[in-house]
Order: sequence, then structure tokens, then C-alpha cells
Amino acid sequence: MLDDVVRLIRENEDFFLVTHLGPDGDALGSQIALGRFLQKLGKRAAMINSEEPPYSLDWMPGADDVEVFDGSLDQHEALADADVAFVLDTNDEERLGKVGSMVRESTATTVLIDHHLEPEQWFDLAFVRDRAAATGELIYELIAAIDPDLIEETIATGLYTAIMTDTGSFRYSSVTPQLHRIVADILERGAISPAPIHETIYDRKSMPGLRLLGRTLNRIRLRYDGQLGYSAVTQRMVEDTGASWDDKQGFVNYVLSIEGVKAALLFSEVDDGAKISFRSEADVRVDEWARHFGGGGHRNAAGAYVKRPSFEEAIEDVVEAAGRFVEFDTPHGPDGQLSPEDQAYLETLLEDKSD
Ligand SMILES: [Mn+2]
Repeated sequence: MLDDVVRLIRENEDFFLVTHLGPDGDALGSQIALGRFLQKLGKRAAMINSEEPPYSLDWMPGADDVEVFDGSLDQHEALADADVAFVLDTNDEERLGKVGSMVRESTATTVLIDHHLEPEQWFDLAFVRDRAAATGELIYELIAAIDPDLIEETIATGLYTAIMTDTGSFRYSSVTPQLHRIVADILERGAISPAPIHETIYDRKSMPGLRLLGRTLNRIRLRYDGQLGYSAVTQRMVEDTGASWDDKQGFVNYVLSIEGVKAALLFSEVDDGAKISFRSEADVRVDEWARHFGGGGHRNAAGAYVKRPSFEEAIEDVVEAAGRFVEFDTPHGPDGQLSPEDQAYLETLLEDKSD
């Protein structure tokens, strides 16, 4: 666990760090923080991912040190020379893209640092805690165990961004007093202030992105007596608004914010089905539901890619399965009586008919 990773860092010189496709704030922030920390210890650290970071994170100090895999000799050598390869913020080879199989097959000692459920078993070493708020929290613990005095602006910004983005700005159930203590230490040591980081990440929305949000909100549907909410983003909506797919980040949280909604879904149309974001309130789990459809993630935030002949079928199948994975309060009385809401709804239908 932690002690083994500390020893591995002390005893080796060449490191390789990779994180998942579509790197988010936790992925990139953890990678930059650990990579820069290793460099400050006088070691070599190559940071190479299969995909570029999104526009919302390109401002991060140290982001220029992170390369996109291009198959060059230099990059192959960086991995071939590495004593240790860190896999950050995903426990799934496929989520690493092209670099995944290269890392798995490399001679480096592979180390997983992550907070997702059900890790794959091919890693030589794992520092994993699924209750951690972010991979960045684990990176902080690792740094604190070796030399917290090395935390400076770049490392602090990486760690803060990681924790802030993975906790929805410190509001998820994973947030604890200890996490706030860690964050206070990060801010002090790095002499950074949180407001500009928050603004740079969340207050750079584009007009097309907001139009896409408007159309997505218009399409919200409720099921299971208002306890499940879902909406969908179609390829057509993205084209019409001129938005990019990155803009849908966070849309699902609007659905979850509706009073009474315990679980929320956002479906994104792909050619062979749907990509789905699952979100839930603290005491409701959605990870099993996502796993049933070939995905995975956390208790309250998960994802899946569901292949179906049509987008609508994917939506229908996932929504219909909800009752098997989420315990909704039963709307009907024990003797099959309709709830007052359902009764009222039926009456409006009957009135329409008699007109
Ligand atoms: Mn994470």
C-alpha cells in the first residue's frame, strides 16, 4: 500500500505516469502533481496520455509537461527506461487508450493509484481507496509521507484542482473534515488561492454550450414518481447549437438537483447506442446499475457505454432496469392503490376524453 509506494519512489529514478482517456481535473491534476513532485526529488518523470486534456484544463501550470502519445521513439524509450509506471485515476486498461497495453506489457513495475471500485488485477502494486474523494487525495498522502515541503504552486494547483473537481466543489458525500484539512495544507504550502482556479474551470462556458444546456434541460423526463430524472443529448442538438461534446460536462447534475430526484441519468447519443452518466444522492448507489450495462465508477457517480441498434432503445433499456438497482419509494399502496399524484393525472386524462 502507501509504504510500498513510498519505498518504490525512494529506490528508483525513472518514472512513467499515465491517466485515462478524456483526462479530467482529477486525472490531470494528480498526474501533474505527482510528476512534478518526482522531478523535484531529482528523478525523471515522463507524463504521457493517449488523449489531450480538455480546453477547460489547458491553463494548468505544468500542463505543457504532459504529452499526448504519438508513437515516437522518444516516448517508447521513456516507457522502456521506466523503473516504475504509475496508472492514475482509472483501474481499467481500456480506459488508458493506446498507452494501456504498452504499460501493462512493459518491464516497469506497474503501480495503480486510484479511488474507483473493483480494480483490475494486473498491477504489481496498488494504492487504492474507493472512499477517497479523489485520486488527488491519495497523491497528497503519498507526497506528505515523503516530503510535503516540496509542495509548490504547480503541485498545489494540481492537487487542489483534482480534489475540487472530483468533489463537485466540495459538496459530495466523500467530503470529510480530514479532506478540508488536506486542502487547507495544499493552499498554504502552494500559496495559491482557490477562486481563480474555480473561475477558470467553471466560468469559461461558451454561448453554444449554454444553448445546448438549455435544450438538454427542456428534455428532462421524470419516472418512478419523480425519483428518477433523465435527459438526452443527441448528435443533432450538438450540431444545431454549435456546441462541442465537452460542453455536456456537468449537465447531469442539473437533473439530480431537482427536488425528489434520487438518481439522474444523462444519455449522449453515439452511432451505436448511448454513453450514459449516472448520478445519485449520497444514500443511493448507481455503480451496480452502471456495471450491469458494462460500465463502472463510484457509488454516486458512474458511467457506461450501451450498444443498441438505436439511441432510444439504449435509453429505454437503462431506464426500465432502474427499479432493479435503485430502491424507489413505492408510489402505490399495499393493495395496488394509485398514489394521489397518479390519481390526479388519470383524472385529467379522463376529463380530456369527455370534452
Ligand atoms: Mn477521480
